[in-house]
Amino acid sequence: MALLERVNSTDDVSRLSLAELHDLADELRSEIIRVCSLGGGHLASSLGAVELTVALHYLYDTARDRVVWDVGHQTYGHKIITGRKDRIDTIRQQGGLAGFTTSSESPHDALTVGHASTSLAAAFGMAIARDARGDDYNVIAVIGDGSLTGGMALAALNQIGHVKPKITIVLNDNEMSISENVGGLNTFMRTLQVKPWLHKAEEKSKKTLSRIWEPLVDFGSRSKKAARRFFDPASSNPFHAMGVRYVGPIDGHDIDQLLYYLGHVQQLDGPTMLHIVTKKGKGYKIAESDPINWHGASKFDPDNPIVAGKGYTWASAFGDAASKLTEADDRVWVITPAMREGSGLVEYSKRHPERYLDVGIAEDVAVTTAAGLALRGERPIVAVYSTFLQRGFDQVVHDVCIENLDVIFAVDRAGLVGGDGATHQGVYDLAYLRALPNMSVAMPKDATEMRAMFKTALRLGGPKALRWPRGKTLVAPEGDVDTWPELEWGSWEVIKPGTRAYILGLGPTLIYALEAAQGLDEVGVVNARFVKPLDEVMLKRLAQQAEVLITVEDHVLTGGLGSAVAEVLKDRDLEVPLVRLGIPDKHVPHGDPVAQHEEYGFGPQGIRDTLARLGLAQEALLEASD
Ligand code: HTL
Ligand code: MG
Repeated sequence: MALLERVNSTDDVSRLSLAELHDLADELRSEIIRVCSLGGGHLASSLGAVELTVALHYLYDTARDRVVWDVGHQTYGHKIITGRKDRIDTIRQQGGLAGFTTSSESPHDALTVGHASTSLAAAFGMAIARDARGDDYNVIAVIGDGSLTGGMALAALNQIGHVKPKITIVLNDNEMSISENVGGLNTFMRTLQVKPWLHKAEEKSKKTLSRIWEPLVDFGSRSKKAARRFFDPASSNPFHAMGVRYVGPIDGHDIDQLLYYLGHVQQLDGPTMLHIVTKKGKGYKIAESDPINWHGASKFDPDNPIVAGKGYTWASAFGDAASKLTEADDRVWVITPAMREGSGLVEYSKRHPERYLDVGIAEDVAVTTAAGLALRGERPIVAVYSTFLQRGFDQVVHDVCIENLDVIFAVDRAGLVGGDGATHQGVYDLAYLRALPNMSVAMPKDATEMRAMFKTALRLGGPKALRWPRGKTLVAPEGDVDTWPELEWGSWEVIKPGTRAYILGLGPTLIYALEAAQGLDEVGVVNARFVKPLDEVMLKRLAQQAEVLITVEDHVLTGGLGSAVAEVLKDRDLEVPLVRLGIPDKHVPHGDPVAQHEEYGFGPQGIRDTLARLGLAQEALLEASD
């Protein structure tokens, strides 16, 4: 790591020779592999962006110029170069560096990100702010082909092409989102070919810069046509048609070319898109050949790099349930906004290709497509992470709930998610879904209850959201849909009877509640699986019977289960004291979710401490179980 030892800033990069830049790329690559092997992370995307990272830091002063990385998951190299190499081993861990660019972490991180497709609008805002103040820094957006499928990115491009501020847009095209990229624009991009000989011809050309960048460059007959397409003045290029100059595609792993074209683009006015073609996982064979599994790697042994199995997860339970539901009812569809793997739908997509849709990174489109299907009598399930459903919120209200349509939301990653941190926490959905007329929100305690909820939800119709956390669950018993039990919609379930107190838990916090209440006969535990509608009959009974109720949720306290319970108690004049445990009013960063649950007082120990404080338990849990 001879060069990396010396590189502590972008200035250090711009002092390197071309040969050294190549070596720096090699060193960065090894470092990224080493870091991801230790604690996991977004390996394949960061590897694919190594040369681009080196070129950008050679050309730009990233503390002053604004380089806006979309999603920010490809920036491990950027973090290493910009003074964070000593802490890079802590990435995605409690107290460590964030896995995405985060402006509070470094002046080199222009935008705090994690969700896709925001870079172009943010860069546009920065560029017009710069122009309004007469400043002269550069604004560069780096966006992946997957992120370009998001409506936000396309709408921003439309605006950029209209106002035409000076922005460089680097389209980092590796033909992949997390899974294979989708969409008409993606198909169009596949028709464009990298032409290395064009670069050579251009270098040899004696023309001056401005004339070289005239749209119709005269390189001789063979190159002329290709060059015309390369600089694409023709309106057949969709980017150009939107008002953004298009250049490319070029080889995004060729530092010389990157420097050459980025350097030229920098001197042009208005917005220019430089299309670079890269390989996801570049330079690490196993990741190159399986970029899907190495997109977000768990820690691995570099000498024997295999993808660790994730066990039977909630997502697998959903995928299995969805297959069975589709087999039983051909009106069932599953729609994913670019999250086939994470949502447990790999098998489903193969078994039911005619009922499966990946709409790209476009949660809004997923929701309203489901509305369209439902309006025609189909029974769509939108499989979406809690955090990403935020992008489809208006569509849930406007297109699904007002019409009271038969759409089921299969909301995964509900709760704190771990390494992805603040941008990806699934801790707001109870609040934002519960507020909507016609919507129901429920959280099963296990895969069997998940099936019962799906079966009942399909029979009842209407907008219904079922949510579950990241991580493992137990396999549900074998059996087709007709063998699955149903359940009374809106009913809670007493899991452990009590007398003086009841803990109302939800999903994974039920286990915590049971652990905390172990050996305490006076403390009962209720599976408060429906947050809307609440089981008001049971709540009333509990309120009259117990001295105190305690809600426990892996969700923000504002608007979650505890809030819902408090509203009913107040509205029904039930005067039992209520203690609400959950996430306080703050953005929770990356870390170990189990440790964070304890930190916020709703892990088993925290609940036990609350019981002790209320005089319901003698001793703390850890002492008790020692
Ligand atoms: N939906 C939204 C709004 N944001 C994110 N981040 C996702 C889903 C999940 N996601 C990622 S990375 C990624 C997705 C879909 C693929 C991005 O593809 P792109 O980059 O081509 O832009 P590449 O991976 O380097 O090929 C994360 O959550 C990290
Ligand atoms: Mg991509």
